[in-house]
Amino acid sequence: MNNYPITKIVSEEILDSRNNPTIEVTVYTENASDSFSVPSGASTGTHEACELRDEDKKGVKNAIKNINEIISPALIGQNICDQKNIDRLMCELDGTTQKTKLGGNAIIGVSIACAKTAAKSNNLEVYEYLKTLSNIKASRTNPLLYMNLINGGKHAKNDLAFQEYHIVPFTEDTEEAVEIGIKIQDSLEKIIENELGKEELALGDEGGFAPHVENIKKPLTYFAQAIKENNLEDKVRLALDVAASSFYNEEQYFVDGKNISKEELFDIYKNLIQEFNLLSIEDPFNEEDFEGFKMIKNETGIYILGDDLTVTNKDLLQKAISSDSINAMIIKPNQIGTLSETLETMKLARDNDVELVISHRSGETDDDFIADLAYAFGCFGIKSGSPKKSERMIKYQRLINISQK
Ligand code: 2PG
Ligand code: MG
Repeated sequence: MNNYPITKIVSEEILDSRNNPTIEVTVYTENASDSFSVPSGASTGTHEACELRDEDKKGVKNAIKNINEIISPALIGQNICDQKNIDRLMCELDGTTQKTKLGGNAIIGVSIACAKTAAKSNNLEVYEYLKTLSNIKASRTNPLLYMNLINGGKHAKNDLAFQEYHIVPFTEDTEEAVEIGIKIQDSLEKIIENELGKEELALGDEGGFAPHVENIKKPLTYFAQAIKENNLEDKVRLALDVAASSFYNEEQYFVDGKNISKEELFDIYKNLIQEFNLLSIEDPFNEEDFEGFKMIKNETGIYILGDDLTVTNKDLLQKAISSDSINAMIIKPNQIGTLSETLETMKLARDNDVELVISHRSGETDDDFIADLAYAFGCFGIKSGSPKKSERMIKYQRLINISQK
């Protein structure tokens, strides 16, 4: 890799898919430039890197100011191909554990924009360049697509406790996987319209339908019907991101209009796993409940993913590994705040046979970096919502393009 000094960093405010302000960062060397635009979560884990917002709790002017006045002067002249050095410098400038001083959103914006520009400076595809940064054990060639086709929780205005209902087409062919997703969503549209009426076809944040259904099981029965209508029983599995912390309070979980205990919630999971042959459940219990994760993983044998539990953080992952809590995890670079730390967490996971699912955020941008990240390291899966929304489809499209190269 050659030495290309960073010559300029420009950041500006853009709007994310929820119309909230976010940051776009462009990094320059003398022969290339590229940008990254930062996504934003709604059901964020307590231990995530800080998303720095202005006094009005919305704007990102302070974060942009930190890039222009603190980060940029320190990085200009540094070698763009030394990702570890770039990220270390930013962490030192920040000096806090959750990146509260400069903002995780400011730091991740610069971190990933540097990696994309480094790839271009070296005439490499982003995924090719990423492979040079770490040696992470691959699981597959093309990641499985986790497509969120029914939205609840904090991503929708219905009363559904569970946040995400995924279909996972089981194929190595990404184009075929997307086609399956579109077919199932078309069938779901008819099923929901027939059963609940046209007014129930509104979409949630991640582009899945967000109907007012009678209980948490109903979306899975819609899925089963849609899969059957398309004769895809052998090709599609179902998965959930429950995001349980979002309906947890004082040892109780609020599901279908009433408070239930952890044991009752576990019984619900056991029944759903049996009836719908679920592939995986993400965040089945509150984000501090490492024991609960272990129990469901070991008793059911399905993939149990940590997201709010682990927040792409190496120390929390180590805790989850030591307590035998998970066999798979979500990776979101903005949860930890630098690309180098993201790769360290991914490596630790794979060294311990924990599967990786790279994930978008519910507030997204048109950036497709996560597709390259998932492909570069042969990750088990990628979740990027429904193909009905362009900021989600862009990531799937990038994977299709990569796989056809
Ligand atoms: C999740 C994500 C993405 P958010 O919980 O996995 O689907 O949601 O970005 O709101 O944290
Ligand atoms: Mg999640």
